[in-house]
Order: sequence, then structure tokens, then C-alpha cells
Amino acid sequence: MDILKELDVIEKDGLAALAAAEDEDALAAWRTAHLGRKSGLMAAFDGMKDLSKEERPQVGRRANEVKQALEGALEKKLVAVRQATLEASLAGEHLDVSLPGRALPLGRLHPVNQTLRRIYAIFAEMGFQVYRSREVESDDYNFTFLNIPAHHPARDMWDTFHTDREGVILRTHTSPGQIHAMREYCPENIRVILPGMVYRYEQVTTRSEMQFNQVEGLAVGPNITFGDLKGTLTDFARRLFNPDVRTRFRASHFPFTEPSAEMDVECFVCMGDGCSVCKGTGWLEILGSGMVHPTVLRYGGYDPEKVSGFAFGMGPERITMLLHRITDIRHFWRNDVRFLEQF
Ligand code: FA5
Repeated sequence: MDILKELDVIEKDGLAALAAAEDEDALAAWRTAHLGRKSGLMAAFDGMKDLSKEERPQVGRRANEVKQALEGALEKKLVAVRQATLEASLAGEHLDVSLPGRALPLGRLHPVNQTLRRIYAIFAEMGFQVYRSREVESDDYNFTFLNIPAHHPARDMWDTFHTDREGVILRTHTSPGQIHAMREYCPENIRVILPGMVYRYEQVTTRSEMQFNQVEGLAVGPNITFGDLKGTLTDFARRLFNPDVRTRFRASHFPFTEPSAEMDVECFVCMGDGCSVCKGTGWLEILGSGMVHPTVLRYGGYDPEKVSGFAFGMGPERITMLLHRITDIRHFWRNDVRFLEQF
């Protein structure tokens, strides 16, 4: 029967052509030519309608056999071609697709920002709100309203960066924020902390930077005493460091507070033996504080006969040094990931 011979040829030619196809494009073209609608095989199926009743089952069986043989061979060849393509690309491109990807390093908060957040949380528990105030200040807010008139020697201690505009400077401390807060809230009672960056014309050493953070605190209201100041700050140190931390208040002088005191915390770097961080004293000063000076209350709009207040200003970098036993404040600005990754 001619048609059976024809099917033999279709199978033989199809398998031979398949052996010559080397990539997926060639295999797609082969599928169209040998299994597609216009292929010889499909023509054989179509021609079955003209066959006699006796011939039809035999031819039909054989045509299906050829179809399965061609489809099976195509499937095998497809797997082989894909494998060969992968191997060629592995050998040629030196790309190992089975290698796990490189994980992107996760960022994290700067250690000083971590300390700032702890400070905010502790004061929030004591009822202090965060009050933000500007870094670029006027001479009046940075000095005059804080009872440091022009030509006062204290201006030397807090010398800063000046701008081209007369009287416009970078603040040397967060204390100008006290005046902003008082002028906004007067005559109400106040309990705020004022965090932010400050700038100083200062020799940079292991414990002093020319740009650093401060957190100011201010409480204003009737009958606020130095006892409130001491209790608040001692409690703060216990919550921040540990319940048994040793602190001390030293009498000091700030033009904007009277009386004034500085608070020291035992130096955790040397545990009191004396080191460069604590200047050999065993104590590290973390803040200045005092009762708000009557002149400052007046500049803020309050009557010092009716209200009193306390204020403090602390250095979160120094506190972070204590918390983590960091021996050089300059690490904070160096941007060295080997340092930053440790926190
Ligand atoms: C002040 O800046 C006062 N405004 C603080 C104050 C506020 C007193 C309210 C009374 C009432 P002082 O210059 O000492 O004070 O700085 C306060 C704290 O900032 C210091 O205790 C220290 O922790 C930190 N600090 C000061 N100078 C530097 C510096 N160069 N680098 C890093 N931290 C510093």
C-alpha cells in the first residue's frame, strides 16, 4: 500500500531532520514542518477519508504510531538541546546559576540615634514632649536672650560658625530652643526636651567634636525646685545606664541658670581608674543644668515672681561613649562601617 510506504518515509525523514536541528528555534521550525497542519503526516491523516473501509484502520494505526514517534523524539531532543545550551553557557560565561545570591547588607540606626531614641522614651515616660527648634539661629537667641549680652566673656566659650549675614549663626547649644518654647507656650506650664545638632568653634579631640547633638530639657511652672531637677536627672541616669549607676552633681556656672550644676557619671570606659575619655578623673560630664535664670524667664514671657523652672543640656555622643565604652568621639562622624556595624 503506497500510503503505508509514504508514512515510513515521513517518519524516516522526520527523524533525520530532527537529528540535524541544534537549537530551540530549529526545533520549533521542525515542529511546524513535520507535525504542523501542512505537514505530510497531517496530509496522511486527511487522506484517510478517501481510503476503503479495510485500509483505514491499518493506515490510521500506523499514522498514529508515526505521530507518537515524532512527538516523542521531539520531546527528547528538546530536553537535550536545553541541557546543552545551559552547559555551553556555564562553560562559556563562567556564571554559576546555582550559586546563592549575595545578601544585601541591612542598614541600621546610627549608634547616637539609638541613644537619642532611648532618651526620648525615658523622658516621654516622665511627661516631657519633644520640641524641635532650628539649627540656624540669631545671635539674640543663642546668646542675648540667654543672659549672655554682647561682649560677655561666656560668648568666647560658645564661639561658633558665623554666616555672611550679620547676627545669623549656627547654634552652639540647644538652649536657644528654651526661648522658642517659652514664647510659644507662655503662660502655660512647660515640660519639653529639645534635641538637635549643635556646632562649635572647638578643638576636636577624643572627647570633643565641633558638630554634635544635644538634648535640652526645660520645665517651667509654679514651685519647681532644684530638688525636682536633681530627682529628674538622677532618675534619668538610672533608667538609661543601670539602677545602681553612680552620678554626682558639681556646682558650675551658666549665665542662663542660677544656681547651676554639671552632672557626671562614673566612667565606664576605665571604671573610675582614669583614662583619656574622662581626662583621668574617673567621671564623665554628660550634662549641664540649673534653675532657669529670672532674666531668661522674662525673655521667655514669664514672671519669675510667679513661676520657676529647671533646664539641662546633655551630650548624647558622650552618653553613647559611656554606654558602649567607645574611646574616641571622632568615630561617630568617620562613616567607617566596621565601627557602625557593631551597634
Ligand atoms: C551647654 O551647652 C549648656 N547649654 C547646657 C545647659 C543647658 C546648661 C541648660 C544649663 C541649662 P556645655 O557646653 O557644657 O553646656 O555642653 C553640654 C553638654 O554637651 C556637655 O555636658 C557634653 O555632654 C556635651 N558637649 C559639650 N561640648 C561637646 C563637644 N565638643 N563634643 C561633644 N559633646 C560635647
